[in-house]
Amino acid sequence: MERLQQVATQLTSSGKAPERPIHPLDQLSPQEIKYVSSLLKDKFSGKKLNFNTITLREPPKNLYYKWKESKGSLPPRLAYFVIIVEGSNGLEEGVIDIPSGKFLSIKHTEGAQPILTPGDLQATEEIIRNDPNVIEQCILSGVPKEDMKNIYCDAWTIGYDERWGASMRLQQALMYWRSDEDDSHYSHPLDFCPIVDMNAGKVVFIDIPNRRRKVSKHKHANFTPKSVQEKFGTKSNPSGYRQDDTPINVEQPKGVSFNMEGSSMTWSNFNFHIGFNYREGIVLSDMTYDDHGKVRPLFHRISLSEMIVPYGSPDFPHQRKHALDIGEYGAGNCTNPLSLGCDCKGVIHYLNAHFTDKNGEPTTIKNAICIHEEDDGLLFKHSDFRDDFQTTIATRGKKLIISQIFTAANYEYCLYWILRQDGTIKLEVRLTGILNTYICDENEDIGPWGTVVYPKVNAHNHQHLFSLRLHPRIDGEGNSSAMADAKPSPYPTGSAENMYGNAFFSDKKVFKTVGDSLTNYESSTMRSWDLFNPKSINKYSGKPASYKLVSTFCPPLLAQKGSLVRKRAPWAENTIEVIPYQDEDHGYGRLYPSGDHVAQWSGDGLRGMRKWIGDGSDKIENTDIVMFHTFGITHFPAPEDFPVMPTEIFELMLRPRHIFTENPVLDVKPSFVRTTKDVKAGKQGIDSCSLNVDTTSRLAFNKTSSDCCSKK
Ligand code: ABN
Ligand code: CU
Repeated sequence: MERLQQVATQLTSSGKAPERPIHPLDQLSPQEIKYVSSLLKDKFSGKKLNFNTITLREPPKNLYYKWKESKGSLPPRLAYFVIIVEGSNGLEEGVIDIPSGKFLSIKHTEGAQPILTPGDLQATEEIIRNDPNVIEQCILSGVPKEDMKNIYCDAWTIGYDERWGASMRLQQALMYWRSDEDDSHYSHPLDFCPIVDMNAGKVVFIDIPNRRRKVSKHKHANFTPKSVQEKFGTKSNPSGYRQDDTPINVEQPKGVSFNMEGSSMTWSNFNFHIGFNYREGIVLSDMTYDDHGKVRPLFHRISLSEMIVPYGSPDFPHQRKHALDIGEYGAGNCTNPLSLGCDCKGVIHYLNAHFTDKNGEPTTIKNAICIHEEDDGLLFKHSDFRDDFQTTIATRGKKLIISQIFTAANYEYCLYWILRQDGTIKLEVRLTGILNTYICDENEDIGPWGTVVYPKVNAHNHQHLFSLRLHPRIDGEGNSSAMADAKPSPYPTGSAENMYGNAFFSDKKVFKTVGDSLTNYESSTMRSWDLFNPKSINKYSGKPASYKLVSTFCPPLLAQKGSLVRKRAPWAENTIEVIPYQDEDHGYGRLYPSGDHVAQWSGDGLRGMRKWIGDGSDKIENTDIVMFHTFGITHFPAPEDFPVMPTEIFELMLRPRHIFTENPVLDVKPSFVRTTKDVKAGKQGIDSCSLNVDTTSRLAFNKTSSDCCSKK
């Protein structure tokens, strides 16, 4: 594990608050984490503490903009903490004002359990390996006692199990055997499931199915160089790897075109702050676009606020497999250190991420956030057919990518926040890693709920659903939202209004209340949603400055009404929810749509999105609003997804509409331009692509460079 116990030794607990980082939305520094933990140790002196979370509590939105735009004083620098006090149930949480060291709030919360940390996950394997009842079950499954070192488990929160509720801090251990330590254990699942009490460090129960199945002794399916060699190696190609792996390297001879001051980014008219926290991972804040000298606010904050991966097997205890990975484990907590030239190619700038460990010591994931540019293909092009396309303009673009990868036990989620020069904001998700698997017997009828992807390996059907949280600030305060459907004219063919029957239009419905906004994706009308400023009207179109959410990977949640899944993910009931924004507990609020403490929430009562929706009557027009958007995929596994999944890609975008008065990238230098006058005068025009700037482009096959570069 490359989690570095970095700065801890350099830090003193002098009792003095550390210096503030340069930007109010910067992550807590290691020094601040250490300082907060020392305040907590003082407060709870004599007690044994398990530090779960120490993170930035972002300042109230209005105070942030008073500072940023009205020369106000710096907004408060706040830390939010969650700790577990040994011997007590539940958790202690609160907010500390770092500069003064004052506790602004502190409370004991019972009936809730905190997020699981990487430390918790790692501890579980030792607990189950040493439990006599687990050893007995392993023997029954065909793994001898001497082989317990090869027993592994993926520790998942229990979700919610009414036998215990939230009275203990529980994990379910999804069990596997490895034939050796390089084995991919997902080829060898076991059929039983121990329940582990994390606070007591012991197994409290084992769920055992009625039908017992012996562990598979098939050779594991794997993806290591050794297994590729064994599978595909030949005399002439011993490694077994394809021999056509000619390198593709990206050249950026002048480096990058973005500029970073700390975590604040300027790139191609965009300006924004890159934050990161234990839960959402990357957070993009205070995003503006410089429109020829006029700085236009776009979004206050963009992040992934929750996700759920509900599995579709009806058999107990698989209903418990519905990981809310962001709220139960954290896209930040589970983030990977990234490596140059592998995770991203080109000229890279990295940012680190800081957390607390269970002792209150700061830990750092190095290179947690990758920032780089890539070629973005054509931005625009036009050729005139009249002179056989000699009159041409072709402008290539580039894109800025801010990415992270987090590992949710078996799966890798690769998140790419992408900006295009025309003001488009995209999110691309690449899903890879390994299927969650369960054992089946040879010839067992597993029904329609899963797929046999390898002998004795059943991969259950499941969904990956995310909640994208958008806090718009388009042209300032007072934003609205709407739904747009492409519709035929309501008038029949032959009527005065639609004589020829061909008329169609974009039917826009502005949401007045939260209830109006609870809407679902509809592919037949190309449904999209707009966030807009009703006071900022485009002088040509007469329409309000908007960002349009274009998102087509929007499967409905398949778990039915009354299911645990549906109750615990109230946000996943709809593709869109829009609510009024509110600050909370001294800082920025309304962040987590499955509630603050997701682990072991029964799904009952008013929390998160269910509370925010209320009776649906809150007004959301021309005010401070937050949009939540559910998107993702439904995954029916296939053998091609095993033993490791080729990345599955899905994406969405936010497009500027009626914000600019013309194509906003006219000022990006063309890569090739030849006007009609140039053609008539026999001039080459401007060619700043293959001949001048890009000295590496050339033809693939045997032609001379004059063939490649001659233009009519
Ligand atoms: N997918 C459940 C999960 C996520 C992170 C860590 C452990 C388990
Ligand atoms: Cu999947």
